[in-house]
Amino acid sequence: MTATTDQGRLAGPLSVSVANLCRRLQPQVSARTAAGFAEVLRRLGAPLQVAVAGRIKSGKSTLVNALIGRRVAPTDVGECTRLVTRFQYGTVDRIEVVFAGGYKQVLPFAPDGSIPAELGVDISKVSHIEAYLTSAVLQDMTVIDTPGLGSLDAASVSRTEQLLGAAQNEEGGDELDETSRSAVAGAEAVLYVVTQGVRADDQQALAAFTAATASREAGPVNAIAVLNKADTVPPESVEGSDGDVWRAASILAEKQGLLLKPRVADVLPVIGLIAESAESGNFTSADADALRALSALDDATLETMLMAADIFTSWDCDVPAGTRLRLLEKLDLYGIRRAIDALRADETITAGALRRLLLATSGLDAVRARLNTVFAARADGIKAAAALASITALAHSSGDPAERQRVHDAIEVLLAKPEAHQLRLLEALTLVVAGAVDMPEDLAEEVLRVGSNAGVDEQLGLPGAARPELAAHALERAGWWRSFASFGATPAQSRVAHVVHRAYFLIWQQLR
Ligand SMILES: Nc1nc2c(ncn2[C@@H]2O[C@H](COP(=O)(O)OP(=O)(O)O)[C@@H](O)[C@H]2O)c(=O)[nH]1
Ligand SMILES: [Mg+2]
Repeated sequence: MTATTDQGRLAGPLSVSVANLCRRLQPQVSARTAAGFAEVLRRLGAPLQVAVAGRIKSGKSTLVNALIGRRVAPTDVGECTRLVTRFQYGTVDRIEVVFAGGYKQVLPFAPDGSIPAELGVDISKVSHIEAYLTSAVLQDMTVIDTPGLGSLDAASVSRTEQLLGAAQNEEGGDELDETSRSAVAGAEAVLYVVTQGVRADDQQALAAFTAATASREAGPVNAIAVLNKADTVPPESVEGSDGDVWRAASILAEKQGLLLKPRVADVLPVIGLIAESAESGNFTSADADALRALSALDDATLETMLMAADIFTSWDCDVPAGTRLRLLEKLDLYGIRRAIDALRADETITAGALRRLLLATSGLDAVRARLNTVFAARADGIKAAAALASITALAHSSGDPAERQRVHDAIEVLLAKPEAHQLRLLEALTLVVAGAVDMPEDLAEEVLRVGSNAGVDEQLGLPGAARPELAAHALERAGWWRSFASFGATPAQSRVAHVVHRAYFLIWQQLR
């Protein structure tokens, strides 16, 4: 049976042309490769697959819950935090444990609506968990929660590495088992969660993220990063923060952006915990009442209590210690302080308004907006590029030189078409970012700018400039890159230069 992809659900014209290529080639390749193509087709029709990656305890699951708007991913402890979980859209809420052999078992939700922290199955035999949820966010993207690198438990590390494509098979082939392979191929974009201080191996982990059978690296096109736990950044440790926690986190995020560049498009500060509480309905009117009671305390008492978590819960005060602990778990000290500030500024503020204020404090809206511009707007290009990489990898591993050539030729034909230009630009960008093609730094910057911005003015590096100025600049740069392609460039640079020249030319045509 051949899988058909409903073209209406494909992300855009690039995905359509890659899907057509796949269908055309299917009858001309071996059964094994054809089966792989069927899988590529299926994936092309599915929402963008976004892996949430980062060290263990960086707050990945908390952030996933905030994005989905439901506390469904277990956080902190429990065996589930050691597994890969895919959250995808479904018309009925359902959790399935998928075993290494492909066998699936439906699981009941825990009483609080989350995935049970303990599964009651032999975890060493589990491949991953599939969670189908009615959450609207999941209609546009499938979110893949990973256990995280840097955990002490070797099995979780290897599960994550497999997902991120970092695991090298001992025998040298890419003979991952079926489920792992589809998981690897499933991640087309990455949301990278860092906390204070990006470490050298974070850079490495990010570099190791390869979507679609280990041939595409993460780059500014398909990766963004957040600096999570922004509430815990001590402002005194950051120059220029003026004692402000959020400003400190923003400065730090910008610095980390420079460090992680050009692997990610951006590093945004966020407070996942507050976002989760505000978005999941976990912040209740009882919490608002408790905060109201605390806001009535005198300044000196409150300042003392807010100095540290243990003082906050153990200090003698009318609000029960258990209630305070609950607040701490939902908002941490920073969120509690912000809520109290808001209550003191306006004591009539409702629980709903307080929740919205907390959401605004968390920075989640900016992360959502960025996910939209970086991922959703580019889903077509990202998915098509990932699919092409999978097709190439499948042909490569077939072991039949004639088949490999046939697939290669078909891809060349597709890429030569004018409408595939965006794909070639993504390809060129990836080559430059990954260092596969050496470019002087200023030129690499330019390729990055042209290839990874959405607006024409931003692509040209002249935000807000008038049309005639933009057009003139595009034409000038088109000419420059054409002559660079012909004179002075290495063959590899020349191929990139031709693509960049064409990009400028198309921009110029569009502006004329
Ligand atoms: N203060 C604070 N704590 C957070 C934040 N995000 C997550 N946490 C806490 O960090 C711990 C680990 O979070 P979890 O989401 O399980 O991390 P994961 O291992 O990366 O999935 C939990 O106790 C969370 O409550 C945050 O933004 N601020
Ligand atoms: Mg987790």
